[in-house]
Amino acid sequence: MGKAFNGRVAVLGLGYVGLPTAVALATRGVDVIGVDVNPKTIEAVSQGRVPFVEPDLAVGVSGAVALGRLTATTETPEAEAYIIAVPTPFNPDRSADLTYVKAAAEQIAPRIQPGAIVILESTSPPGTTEKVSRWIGALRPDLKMPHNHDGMTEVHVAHCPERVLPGRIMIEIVTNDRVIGGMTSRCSERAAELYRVFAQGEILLTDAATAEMSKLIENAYRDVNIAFANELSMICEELHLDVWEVIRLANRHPRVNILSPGPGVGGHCIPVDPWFIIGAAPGVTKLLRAAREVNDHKPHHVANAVIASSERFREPVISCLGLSFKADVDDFRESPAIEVVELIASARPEVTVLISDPFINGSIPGRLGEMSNVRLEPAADAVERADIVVLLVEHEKFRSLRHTRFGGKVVYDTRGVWN
Ligand code: SAJ
Repeated sequence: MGKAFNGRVAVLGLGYVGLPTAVALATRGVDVIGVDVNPKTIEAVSQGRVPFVEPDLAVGVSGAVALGRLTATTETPEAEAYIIAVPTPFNPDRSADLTYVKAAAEQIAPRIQPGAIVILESTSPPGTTEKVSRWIGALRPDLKMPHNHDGMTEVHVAHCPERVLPGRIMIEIVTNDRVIGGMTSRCSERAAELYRVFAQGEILLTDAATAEMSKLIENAYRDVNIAFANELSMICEELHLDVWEVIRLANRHPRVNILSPGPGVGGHCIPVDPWFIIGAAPGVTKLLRAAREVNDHKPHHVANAVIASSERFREPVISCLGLSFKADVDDFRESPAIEVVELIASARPEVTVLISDPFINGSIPGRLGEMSNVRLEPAADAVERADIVVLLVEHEKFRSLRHTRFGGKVVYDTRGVWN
């Protein structure tokens, strides 16, 4: 057991990673200041509310705020440790957009004092942790930064990639092993002090570039494996075989564990992160690129199949169940389900497309709200009225519909839960 962390922590970015991390620290007695550019997020957190749905997070935030351990502001404060947990999306050419990371580093720079720790949690392409050090150093030539001082640096910069699974964040944030890659071994050690406050999993120390790569390959590994399952689903469709049965049987082999096909791969991690590796080594990443192509193609494949079968009906009603990027989360960003509905509704503007998702709270997400042939309905009504039922997300609420009598309706279960 190393030294314990002592001091205030500023968490930049109060999203799916930053807010749970802030709560994990604050509920263990650390004073945490959450920083976000969105005033609505600051208002919600300051009142002890959570701006999105994640099991057990709401109770953590309200408790930490009530105890006075967690506050929220738009201004980056002076702190002993900074955690950067901002988005790293990609540009239209799929190169990493590091605007938010750079902005965070530049907000930290004027406030940071010698002895402080800076941790990059955002999933980032190789070399980003060093860039953070350089961006801070450029604005603070008075500080000894680790990118140009090997020995006794004054600021400790490390990458500690987040690995939590939406839907299980509050559990995994505590139980997962953590990889910490410092710019120097002293940086790793200082960063580890902070994670020892709440992490029950093992803390594994390495260098920054190795930590960056290990995080990226975790998601690329999953992408390739889902692509394998998605390709199998298309092969089995062509050969008139039940892919779920084929996979179930193959998985009885002791060394085979095939994942589940679906309508595509969504979220802001798995479809993005492989591109950071491809961008860094374009000549030798054929497999990663192919996996991305298979997974990106899958929503088109599903939509085309639905459109083709709708041609059998004179005035078909198509009901699509589930819109979020995966089951039992209220996150609609980068959702293959939404893409499928958009493709169907725009290919057949004269056809009514009913959509249903228990996690929609208010307006219909994405472009769907502007499509005149798309309407939100409760699931039971949508199924009742449908000629074609398409299950896109296996929300718990939809699983029980397997007992529904679908008599006469065409059913596309892209998740294999009604079989
Ligand atoms: N999916 C399938 N079939 C499967 C598994 C997933 O089609 O068998 C689809 C989902 O429906 C969803 C997408 O893949 O559209 C991604 O879902 P996910 O549950 O695999 O992953 P995320 O994006 O919620 O979280 C991932 C996790 N990474 C890994 O499991 C390697 C999480 O641990 C990371 O912290 C997170 O990315 C991140 O932030 O990087």
